[in-house]
Amino acid sequence: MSKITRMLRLTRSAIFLLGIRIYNTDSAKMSMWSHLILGTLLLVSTSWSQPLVLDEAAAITYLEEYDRLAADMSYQYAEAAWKYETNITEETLANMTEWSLKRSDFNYREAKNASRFDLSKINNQNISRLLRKVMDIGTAAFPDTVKLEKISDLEGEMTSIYSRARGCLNTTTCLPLEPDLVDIIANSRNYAELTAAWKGWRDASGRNIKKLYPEYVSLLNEAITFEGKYKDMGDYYRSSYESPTFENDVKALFLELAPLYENLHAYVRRRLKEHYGADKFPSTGHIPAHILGNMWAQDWTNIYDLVAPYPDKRTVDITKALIDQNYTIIRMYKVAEDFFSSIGLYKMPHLFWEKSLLVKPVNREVVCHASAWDFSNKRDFRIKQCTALTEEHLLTVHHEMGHIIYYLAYKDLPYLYREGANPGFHEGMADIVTLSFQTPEHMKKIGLLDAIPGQNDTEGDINFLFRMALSKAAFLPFGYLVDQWRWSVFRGETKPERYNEKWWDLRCDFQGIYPPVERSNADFDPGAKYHIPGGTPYISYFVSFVAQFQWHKALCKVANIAGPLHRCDIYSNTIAGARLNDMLKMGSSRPWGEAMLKITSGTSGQTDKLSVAPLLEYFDPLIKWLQENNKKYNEILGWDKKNCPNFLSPHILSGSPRVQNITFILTMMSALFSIAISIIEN
Ligand code: D0W
Ligand code: ZN
Repeated sequence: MSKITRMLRLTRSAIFLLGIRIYNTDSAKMSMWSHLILGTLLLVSTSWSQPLVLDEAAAITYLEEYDRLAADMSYQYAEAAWKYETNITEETLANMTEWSLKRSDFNYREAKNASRFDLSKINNQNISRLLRKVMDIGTAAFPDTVKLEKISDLEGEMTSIYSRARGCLNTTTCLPLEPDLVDIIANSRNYAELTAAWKGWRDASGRNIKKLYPEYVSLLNEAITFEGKYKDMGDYYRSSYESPTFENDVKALFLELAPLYENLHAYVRRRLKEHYGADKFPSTGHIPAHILGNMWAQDWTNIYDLVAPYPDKRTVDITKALIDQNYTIIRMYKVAEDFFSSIGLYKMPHLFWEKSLLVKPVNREVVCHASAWDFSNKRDFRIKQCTALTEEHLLTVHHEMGHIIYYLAYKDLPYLYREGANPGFHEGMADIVTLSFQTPEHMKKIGLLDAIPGQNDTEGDINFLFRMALSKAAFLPFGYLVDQWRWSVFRGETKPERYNEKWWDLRCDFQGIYPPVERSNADFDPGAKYHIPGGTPYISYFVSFVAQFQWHKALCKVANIAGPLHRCDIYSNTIAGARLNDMLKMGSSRPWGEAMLKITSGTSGQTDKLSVAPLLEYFDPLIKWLQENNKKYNEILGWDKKNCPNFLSPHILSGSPRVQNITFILTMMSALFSIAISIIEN
């Protein structure tokens, strides 16, 4: 600290203490002038910390005005972000960053204004919850606007690199992720071709993002810790769950789900060995990460035909049905809209159809990663998706529209409550109809499937459940691990030199997969997954995959729909729709436990907590089947968690243990010297 600032601070404290003393004890005897001067000094020196007690009526007036301004600011920012994401250029990026700064500035000013209210004197819970939300502004509380601008710029830059990346299969063919590389990973059954697409994507995306990420992390941490409210950026992200035990809670849920995943993993591993040859599978028990039908091995539906339990039963091919029936992109959206309106929820407003971007433009770069947008003016809601005519995209259409239905359900709440009960609730809502939509009953109803497994057709039923497991159960460890990585980075436990090593530790450990080509800390594979460069938290998806089964069970129960959970379709059931809506329209006005209770109340799964029981109930017949099958083939469940094949260990990179010892001794000696010097100098 410089001498000047130290003096300034001392003077400020002196003024402050002196002022309080005189003001409190002698104010009656003071002349009007000294009264005025001291009063002004006091006000100036304390305005940043002392609440001016205002009453509830004033708070209500304040919040009404805030609501108007905040919704307007949100609209302006969303427009700028939309312009950027639907047309990536230097100008649109600069414009978005400008609005990001204006928004931070607005949030900063309003947090100051709201801090004038003394929360301990406000009895109305709603008012104090709203005021607390006005003041919870995250990184915007950091006064260094140059650094805030840098954060926004880095995020835009990283998203731009990710979205413009072309992965090269060889020296001449370089392709975008959507649709080309996604299609190769989904449909190719050629090991070498799959390897090329997998590696090409990571070289083009993650590797180029690597250099930007460390600065992004340290700036976010610097900004979020400024107020002293949060330990690091991960701590801030977790705070949306309003629970001090959140981290442990999700860990416990994950551990309860691990046996289901291990059974699925062992079975799929055995079947994939049949196709690709046992030599591709190391003795550690890991599966190559690029042969599971998805770029990140997070959803395995695309290899259903390779691993179906009863392959002789006709396999479902919704993508083929979409093509054969000449489906259009718009029709995919109409089908999703029809589902939501059939249960008494909402139709898309006219601006949705006017303003959404539903197909990939040919003449400009866009962020193809699908998203749903709330423009905070109660009328303008949009989807941005490079929609392709595939089953996967049809489900994503339902997912994004699910987000919009949530926006519509809470649109008349105060702006600050227009969020999910927690971020996992928004994701859960986005996915819940996929559980009904994918039932064979429903697929037949809308003409995408011509036959459904009958009452006694156990083989058909297992095939169906297994297919669901390839998307819903295969995802669980991935959904859990992405933020394990990110939290560790923000905590400072994982330093830039070991970013990729930590990533593969988690991927090998939790997913039981390994990289098909050598990786090292020169690569940055987390950066090849959208949500890392995009700065979007991921644990919400894990929470969603647990909660959506809880809700599905509750809705099927209140609507009295007979049969096993996995064959329940809530289509056209307005009782189920109304119960769901009861929860949605609460937005984030109450802690999420209350929203959970709202939807599950009066059913056997009634709770205000997350629970894996409904998910396990849903998959119960399959779990039994997998266990038996794995036993029959003497499959050993699991994999060696200490060993990650193909990751170039840092010990090899940084030299032998002997060299490391010498380095250690040298470091210690130089430290001792520094200490000695400082003792002598003093
Ligand atoms: C938003 N986020 C985009 C896109 C892409 C959903 C995604 C995960 C997953 C399987 C303005 C804004 C938010 C919504 C909001 C994101 C998708 C495909 C589906 C995980 C996997 C699955 C469900 C999820 C992945 C999304 N809006 N999914 O940003 O209001 O917060 O649009 O990224 O069935 O890894 O693919 O969640 O919609
Ligand atoms: Zn979503």
